[in-house]
Amino acid sequence: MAGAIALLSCVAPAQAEDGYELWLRYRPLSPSYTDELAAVAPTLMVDAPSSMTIDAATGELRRAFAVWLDRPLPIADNGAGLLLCRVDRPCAEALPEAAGKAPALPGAFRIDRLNGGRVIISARDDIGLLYGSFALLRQIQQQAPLAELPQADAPRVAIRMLDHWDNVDGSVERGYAGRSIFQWWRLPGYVDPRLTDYARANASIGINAVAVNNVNAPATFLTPRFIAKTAALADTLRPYGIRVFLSARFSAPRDLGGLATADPLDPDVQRWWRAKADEIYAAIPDFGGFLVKANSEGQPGPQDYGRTHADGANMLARAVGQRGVVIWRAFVYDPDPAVERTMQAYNAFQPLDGQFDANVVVQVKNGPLDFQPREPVSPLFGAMPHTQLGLELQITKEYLGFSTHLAYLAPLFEEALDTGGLGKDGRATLAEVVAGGPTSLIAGVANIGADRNWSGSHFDQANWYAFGRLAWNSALSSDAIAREWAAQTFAPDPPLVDAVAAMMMPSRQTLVDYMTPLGLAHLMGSDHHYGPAPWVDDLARPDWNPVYYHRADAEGIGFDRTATGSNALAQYRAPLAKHYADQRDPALPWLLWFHRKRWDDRLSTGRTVWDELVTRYDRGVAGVDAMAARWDGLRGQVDARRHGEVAALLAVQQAEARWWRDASIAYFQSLSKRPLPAGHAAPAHSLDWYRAQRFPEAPGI
Ligand code: GCW
Repeated sequence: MAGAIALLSCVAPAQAEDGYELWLRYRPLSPSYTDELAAVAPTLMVDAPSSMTIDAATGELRRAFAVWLDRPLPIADNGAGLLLCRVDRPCAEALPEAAGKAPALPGAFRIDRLNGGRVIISARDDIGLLYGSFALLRQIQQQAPLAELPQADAPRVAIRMLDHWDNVDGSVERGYAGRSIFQWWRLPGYVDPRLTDYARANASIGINAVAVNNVNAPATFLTPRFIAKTAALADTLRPYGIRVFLSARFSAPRDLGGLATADPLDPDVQRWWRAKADEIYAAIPDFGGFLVKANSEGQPGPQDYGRTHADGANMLARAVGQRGVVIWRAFVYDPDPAVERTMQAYNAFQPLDGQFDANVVVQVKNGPLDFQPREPVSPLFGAMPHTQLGLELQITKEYLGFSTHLAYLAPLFEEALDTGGLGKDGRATLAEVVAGGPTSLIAGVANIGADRNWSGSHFDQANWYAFGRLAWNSALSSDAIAREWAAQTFAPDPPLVDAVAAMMMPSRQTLVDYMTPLGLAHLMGSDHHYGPAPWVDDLARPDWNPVYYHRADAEGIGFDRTATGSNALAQYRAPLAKHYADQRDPALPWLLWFHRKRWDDRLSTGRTVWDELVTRYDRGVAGVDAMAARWDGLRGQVDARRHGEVAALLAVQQAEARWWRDASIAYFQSLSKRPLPAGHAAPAHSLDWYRAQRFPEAPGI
């Protein structure tokens, strides 16, 4: 019987996988690679004072090697095996000269292979040893030749942060992956073991900070009960080098403290916040600080009292003191919609440059509007040289098809990070503007929920992964990240990795093509942002309506943001303004963001604006079909469960890409009155049909 079972397990199809393990799967490797590995790592030796972080590192190494070697990896006091070495310990004598010398942000590490093959991971701090361990495991999971292991790596940005928009009741604003993983009600008594896996995943990609609650925050999160809950989370995340932040409601002194005001210049208010910060630090000694959305979309803030954003931020920063930072969001728009929407954050913040305390970071969304499939970068990155600016990206796909569309976001992140013409002399890239100091920050709005696969779809895990990797090192390429993710998530099989990367790399452009081609933006359904609704024109504020953004009429389409229009272009430094003002490739993707064009104007592609628009919608639909066909070709190479789940979502995306294309063309054609270019099919339904669709149950709010 035992023999029969053994035989069966040899021929059984690959184990059903549900995606829970993310990219930390540690599956058996090829026999020859395993032999090599067994030779370099017969044992694990640690020369570092004991700590929870060292335990996390050794635990992770032993977990993986136990699978690879098919036996436990013994911890040895000496010997020739794998070595974790803190550079202030005797082990450092064996290291190359350079080790531990270069000044760097915490977390830097080296992996060296000494003569005789011994692998040493060294770092100046425990978290560096943990990151080095994960880097080694990443290489091995990809079956990278052992000769390629040596590397030295260090983060470029100090605070690499996930912002969870999780609510007290367990719902997640703009969340498409189930309920909050934090399970507020059961904390602090019960901490879901899943949170340790969450911490492992974050540490494996260098994420070291987490804001655990929505920026639309009730003051509840600052009550003693919730401080105790947050402290339990912090205890769980701490071994993995992750600091916890809270989103703070600016009116908390009134809401909780019984004060008559939350005026940041009021001494009682200042005292209240100092006492609140002390109370939090007593419970969470390494508390990261506060994240604040103030005077934005109905949230309270210093302007309620005639004070500035700097007054508000500095007051909180002084309450926190040297112990942490205040991250103050620049996502604001004026209560008076007379000023063009994309210019408002700049107008509100640029004049405050130089007025923020040293422990304030002003967190700016990548674009001047709101996480659209494609935006130019925010002009603030070129306009506040005396302020520590942080970058906010959105990992959850609020405007990019939720978790039902496959869109790999690394190219979007990379496009923003690599944009030049910024900084004080107009010569820095966005990545350079945000990198460097002890409060440098890149934050991403998390796409994580209680779904078994964490992100709602297997491919959305790649967006969490890529965010972490790029926040650590913005010089990594999207393609390289896609490949290392695919090898770890599916299998280190080069043709499979090629095929998966070939699906991922064009996927964001494909989505731009079928949703918001040529620089269009904000055409999604009201509130939930699901599906196309370019016709909406009846919302209370003009700048909430899609028609405000595309401005299409019988004559043409697009928003004139040049000097003849709103002149938002003037908020950019000259080289970048010049780039965005161009109307040819490579600036064509922003054409209708900055320019108003007549339907028959001819573009550098040789087509008219109308024909180009239709061509791009169809290119988007074809791109999704190509992605689905490629995935279909991987049947049998990817475990059946994950293959089937991805295939099902791709079928949804195929249908919804057509819907986007058809509804958009039906609407714009009702204005342009132009025939479709030859070879392009008419929409499946009438414009009225598309306009009549309603989705009151759409998720995310
Ligand atoms: O993108 C918009 C979202 C809101 C969000 C807001 C913000 C948290 O639609 O849900 O609120 O941005 O970033 O503050």
